[in-house]
Amino acid sequence: GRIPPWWERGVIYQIYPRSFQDSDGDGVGDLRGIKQRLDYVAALGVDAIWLSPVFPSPMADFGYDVADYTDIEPMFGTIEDFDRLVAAAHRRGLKLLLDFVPNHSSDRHPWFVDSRASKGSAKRDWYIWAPPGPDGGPPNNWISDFGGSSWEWDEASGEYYLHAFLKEQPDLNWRNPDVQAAMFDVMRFWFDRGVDGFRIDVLWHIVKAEGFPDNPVNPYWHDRLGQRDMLIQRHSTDQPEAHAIAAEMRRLADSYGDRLLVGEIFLPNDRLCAWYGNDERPEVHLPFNFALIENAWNAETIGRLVADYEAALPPGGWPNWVYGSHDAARIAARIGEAQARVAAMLLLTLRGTPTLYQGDELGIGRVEIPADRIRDPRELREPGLGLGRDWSRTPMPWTGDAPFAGFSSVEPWLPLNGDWQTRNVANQEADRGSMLWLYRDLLALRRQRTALALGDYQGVSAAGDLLVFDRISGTERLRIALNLGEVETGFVREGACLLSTLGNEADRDVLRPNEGIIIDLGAVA
Ligand code: TEU
Repeated sequence: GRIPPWWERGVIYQIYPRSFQDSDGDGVGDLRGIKQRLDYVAALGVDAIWLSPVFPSPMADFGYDVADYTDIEPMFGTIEDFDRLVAAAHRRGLKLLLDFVPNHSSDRHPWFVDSRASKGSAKRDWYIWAPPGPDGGPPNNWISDFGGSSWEWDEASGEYYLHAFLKEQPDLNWRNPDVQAAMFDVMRFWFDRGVDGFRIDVLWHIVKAEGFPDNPVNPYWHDRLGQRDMLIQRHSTDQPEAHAIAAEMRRLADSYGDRLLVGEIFLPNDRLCAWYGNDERPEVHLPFNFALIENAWNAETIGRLVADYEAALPPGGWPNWVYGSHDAARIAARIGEAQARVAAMLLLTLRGTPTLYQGDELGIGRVEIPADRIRDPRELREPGLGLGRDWSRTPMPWTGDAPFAGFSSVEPWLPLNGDWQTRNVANQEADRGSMLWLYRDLLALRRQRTALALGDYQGVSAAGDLLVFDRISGTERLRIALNLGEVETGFVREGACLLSTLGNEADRDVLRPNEGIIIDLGAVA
C-alpha cells in the first residue's frame, strides 16, 4: 500500500526561539540555546520542530516583521549556527520547519524602504499603495488585527499603504509577479539549506480583492471584544488568487521531495479545507485546524467539532490538531491543570498531525505579566481588551536550582512562570506522575500503535462530560474515553487499559474526575 509521509505519523513541536534557551546571556533565547536542548526535544518523542521566525527583524512584532528573508537575526545567531542546528536536528531524526512570513515584511526591509521612497520607485508596486478615499481619509474601512485602520498615510509620497497587522508590517503585493518570484526564491534558499518545510504565516491574507471594496459589517460584532471583529474580512482575505499561489508554493516544495507546508489559516471548515487543494492542484499539506483553540472545552462541543471537521476533509486530506501557540492563551490557563492532562490525551489520540506548543508539556498555566513588563504590541496598542500574548511566550523553566530557571544567566525578556521553582523540566523528569511524563507516555504509545498514528476515527459518544471515540487500524481497535468534568462518571471498562491520565487504574466501572483513558479492545474480527 501507500507509505505515509513522515508528517502524517509525525508530531510537530513549536519552539518560540526568544523563550526556549538563552546561550549568550542577553535574556533572549537563541539558536545555540535550541541546539543545546535538542536532546530534551528528542526525548519528548516528537518528530519535527517548528521555529517561530528567526530572520533579521526590528522585532516590532517579535520576528513576524522580517527585514531580510534570507539571513538569521543576529540576536538569534548566525547562518552557520542555523546550519549547525539543522544538522544537529537531523542527526537526532528531527525535522526542522521554519516560519515563512509572506504576507508582510518589516517597514525596514530594503524592499519597502525603496517602495515608499517615491511613487516612481522601482519597488513601489511591491507593496499595496492607494490614494485617499472619497472623504479624504483611508481608501476603505479595513481594520488592522492590532487595532485601527489597516491603512497608514505616507506623507512623503502622498499615498496610503496597507498593513493587516502593525504599521511596521506593510503588506506585500502578491499580485506582482516580481514579488512572487522573489518570495519563491526565499523558499528555495531555505529548502537548499535542508529545511524540511514551512509554517506559512497568515496564508489566507496574502491576496486582497481588486479595487479594495469596503468589508461588510459583521452583524454579531457587538458580542465580541473590540473593533477588530466589527467587519467580516470578506475582501481583505481568502481570495481565489491566493489559492493559485499556495499551489505554486506546493509545487516548489514537492520538487524537493518530502517537504511539508503548514498554512496558518483562520476560516470555517468549508473554506479552511479548500486550502488542501485537490489531486490536480494540491495546495498546503496541512491547513492549520484551530477548532480546539476557538471552541469551548465541552464534550458535546468537541464531539461535534471533530465530526464536522472529519466530514469537511477532502478525499486524501490529512487532518491536524492544535490547542496552543505563541498567540493563544495556554491550555492549562484555559481549562486548569487537571483537565489539561485530559486535553493532552485528546490532542495525541485524535486522527491527524498534532502540533504541541513549548511549555504546555509542563502544564504551565496563567502567567501574570506586570504592567511594566508587557511587550506584546497587540496588547500595548489596545490595552484592556485581553488581546495580549505575552503570557504564553514566557521562557522555558528548565530547573528550579539555577537563577532564572536555567533559561538565562540574566533577567529574561519576559518573566518566568511564577511557579518555576517547582514547575520545571528537571522536577518533572524526576516525577513519573508529571505532565511531562504523561506527554512522553502518550507520544511513545502513538509511536507503538498504528491505530493512534494513522487509524480511522469513529465517534462513540459525546454527552454530559463524557467523550468517547475509537481509533481503528486493520484489526486493531483502541478506545479513548475522556471525562471532561470533575465528577465521577459511569463507564464500562472493557479491554485492557493502556494509559490513564491519573497514572493508575480504577477498580470499578467508572471514569474518575478529570480522568482520560486509552483502552485496547483487542483484535476485532
Ligand atoms: O498570527 C495571525 C493571526 O491572525 C492571529 O493574530 C490571529 O488573528 C489571532 O491569534 C486569532 O485570535 C500570525 C502570528 O502567529 C502572529 O504572532 C503575528 O503577530 C501575526 O501573524 C502577524 O504576522
